[in-house]
Amino acid sequence: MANRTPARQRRRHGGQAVKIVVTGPFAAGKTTLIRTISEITVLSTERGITDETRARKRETTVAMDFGRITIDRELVLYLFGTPGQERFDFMWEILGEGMLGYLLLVDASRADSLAEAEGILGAFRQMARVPFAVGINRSTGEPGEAEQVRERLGLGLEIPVMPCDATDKASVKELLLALLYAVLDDVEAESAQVAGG
Ligand SMILES: Nc1nc2c(ncn2[C@@H]2O[C@H](COP(=O)(O)OP(=O)(O)OP(=O)(O)O)[C@@H](O)[C@H]2O)c(=O)[nH]1
Ligand SMILES: [Mg+2]
Repeated sequence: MANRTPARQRRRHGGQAVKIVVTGPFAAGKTTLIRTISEITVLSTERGITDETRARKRETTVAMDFGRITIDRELVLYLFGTPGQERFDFMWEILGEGMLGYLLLVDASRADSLAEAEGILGAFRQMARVPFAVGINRSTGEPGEAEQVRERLGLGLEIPVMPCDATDKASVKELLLALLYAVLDDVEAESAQVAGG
């Protein structure tokens, strides 16, 4: 009960609720990331895996994960996690509708994770021109790792690319903040363009 009043007040005072999508390859840690940071119990749609990828993990997201994080009285983020398996890629567009930005999570411990990430990023960039940030889960901590990921994905320096331990709240927060700053930069750049005519 205690949490309900502030939420109602927030809506009454015109606070913003925005949608952020967490995407990335199979088993990158998307569901884990949302569970780590969400202040509500995450609604997940995990089902047992029956194909050959079962060797890697027992369950996979088949529709979405849903979580929430309150930044302050003015801003609440709704987090939507995508499935990682390609056969559920029809969900990307459904979940991407109206998003403010997205996180692309990759798995540094798997070479094919980056190839999968490249395809997902291509689809997302075509779907929506919104800011995004890249998180490197299970980072090796080796110098140059972020630069290699940046290069492999063909990203400029304006895109945040950083290690992100999906099991660590502070680390997930840092990645989310990087995305929010990228969103602010984007809004400022657009306002300057409008003002400049
Ligand atoms: N050691 C370690 N394990 C992790 C980390 N993040 C996720 N895992 C584990 O890796 C597995 C995959 O994580 P999920 O969060 O299910 O990955 P996902 O990206 O949601 O996977 P799909 O929905 O199947 O694409 C789970 O068993 C997690 O417990 C991490 O940072 N470190
Ligand atoms: Mg998942």
